[in-house]
Amino acid sequence: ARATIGLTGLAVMGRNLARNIARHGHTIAVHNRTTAKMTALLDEFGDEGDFVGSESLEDFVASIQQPRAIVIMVKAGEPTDAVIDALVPLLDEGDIVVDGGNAHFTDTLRREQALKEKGLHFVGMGVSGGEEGALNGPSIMVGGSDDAYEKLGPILESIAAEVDGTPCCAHVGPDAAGHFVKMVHNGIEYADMQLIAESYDLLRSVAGLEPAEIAQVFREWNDGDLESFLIETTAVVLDHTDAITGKPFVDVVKDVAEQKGTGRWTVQNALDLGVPVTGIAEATFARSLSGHTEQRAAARKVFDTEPEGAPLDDRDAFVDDVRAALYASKVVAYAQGFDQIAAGSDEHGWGVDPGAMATIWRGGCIIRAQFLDRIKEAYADEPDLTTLLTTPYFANAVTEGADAWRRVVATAVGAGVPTPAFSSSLAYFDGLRREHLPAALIQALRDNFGAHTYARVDRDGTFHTAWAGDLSEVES
Ligand code: NBP
Repeated sequence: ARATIGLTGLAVMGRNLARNIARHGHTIAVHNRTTAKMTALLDEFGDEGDFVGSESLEDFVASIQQPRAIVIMVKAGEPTDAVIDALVPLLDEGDIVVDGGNAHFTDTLRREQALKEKGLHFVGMGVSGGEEGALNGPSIMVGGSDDAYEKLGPILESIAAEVDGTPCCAHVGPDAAGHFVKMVHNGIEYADMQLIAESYDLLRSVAGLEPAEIAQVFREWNDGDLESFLIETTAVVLDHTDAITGKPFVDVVKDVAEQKGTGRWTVQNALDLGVPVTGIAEATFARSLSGHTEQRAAARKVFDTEPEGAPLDDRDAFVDDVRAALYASKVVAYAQGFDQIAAGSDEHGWGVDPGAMATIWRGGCIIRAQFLDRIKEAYADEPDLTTLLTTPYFANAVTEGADAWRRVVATAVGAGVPTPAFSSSLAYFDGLRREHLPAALIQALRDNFGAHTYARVDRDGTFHTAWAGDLSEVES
C-alpha cells in the first residue's frame, strides 16, 4: 500500500479534487464505479502527480496506507449509502471515511453514528467552489472527530484556497457540523444571487439601463464594499452576447431558476430551529415562483396592466440607492445565516466558531467576498455576539443605507417590480429595531380563542383573561 489517501467517485468534482490532491504531492488512490472514468483520469492527467488507479474496490482499498483515509465523491443520497455499504466490509478499525458530497446533515449524523459503532471514523466534508474550486483550491468545511482531522487536516489544508496565507479549510466541529455549515453557506448563496438579480431587474426595468450598461455598474460596485466573486461574475454574464441571436445572453436564457435542494434544506432547518432567515427563504421561494410557468402565464393574461411608477428624476442617484440597498440587504442575509449556524451549533452541541466560517469562505467558494473580512473581525472582537447587525461596522452600513433602501423598495413597489429579498430584509431590520411589535395583539388573540395565556409588560407571570365570561384576569 503506498497511497496516503484514496478517492472514489471521479465525476467532475471527484476528478478535479483528486488532481488537486495529486498536484500537491500526495500519492492518491483513485476509483470509480465505471472504470472508464478512472482510466481517463490517468490517461489525461496521470503525469500531474502520483496516482494509483484500481478497477475494483478491493484493490483500491488495499492500495491505501493504514489507517486509511478514503474520500467518497458520488451523488448525494442513496449512491453515497451504496458506496459506504460496499466499502465498510473492506475497512479496518480506525480507518476514516470522508463524504465530500452535498449530503443532508441528518444523513451525515446517521452515517457517523453507524460507522462509529464499527470502529470507523466518518467525516462529513462540505466542499464549496464547484469544479473550478475543486481543482484549484476549494473552501472546505470538515465535520468529524479530532483524530480524523489530525490525519486529514494537513492534506486538506494543502489543497484548499488560501487568503492572506490562511487556508480556507477548517475543522468545523464533530460529525455533521461541516455539512450543516455547507448547507447554510449554500442558502446564503441563494440569498446573495437573488439580491443581485433584484438589483439587475431594478436597474433594467426601472432605471432603463441595458445589460451591458448594467455590467459596467456591477464592475464599478466591485471596486467597493460589494467586491465579491458573484458581483464580478454578474458583470461578465451581463456583458456576454449570444452568438446565435446577437442578443444579450441574459435575454435568451429562460427565466426559470432551478434548485438542487440545499436552499430548501436551509429554510426547512431554519423553520425547525425557529431562526428567521427571511432572505434565504424569499430567495428559495422566488426560484419556485419562477418555475410556475403555467400560473405565471395565467396571471399575465388576467393582470396585464403594469402599474405606472413615478418617473425617476435622477437615474444616477437611483443606481447608487440600489447599491446601498443591495449592501444593506446582503448584510441582513449573512447575519441571518450566521444566526442559523449559531442555533444549529447550539442544538447539536457542535461548538462551531462562526468567525472561522467567515475566514474560510473568503476564498475558494462562490460567496467569497471582501466583506467576510469584516464578519471575521466582528466575531474576533466579540465571539458571542447577539447579531452581526449591531456590530459597529455593520450597524453603520445598515444605518447609512437605510434611507436608500426604503426609497428603492418604495420605488419597486410603485413600479410593480418584485423585490422579495430586498423587501423582506428591510422588514426584518425594521422588525428587529422596532420598540413595539404587533406580536402583543397576536398573543391577546391567541389567549382569546385558545386560552394560550400571555405575559404582561408590568408584572411577572403568565395570565389568562376570561374572554367568554366576566373579562376578569387570572394568573395561571
Ligand atoms: P454527481 O453528483 O453527478 O455523481 C456522479 C458520480 O457518482 C459518478 O462517479 C458515479 O459513478 C457515482 N455514482 C452514482 Br451516480 N451512483 C453510484 C453508486 N450506486 N455506486 C457508486 N458510484 C455511484 O457528481 P459531481 O457533480 O462530481 O458531484 C459529486 C458530489 O459533490 C455530489 O454529492 C455533489 O452534490 C457534490 N458537489 C458538487 C458540486 C458541483 O459543482 N458539481 C459542488 C460541490 C459539491 P459512475 O461514473 O459509475 O456513474
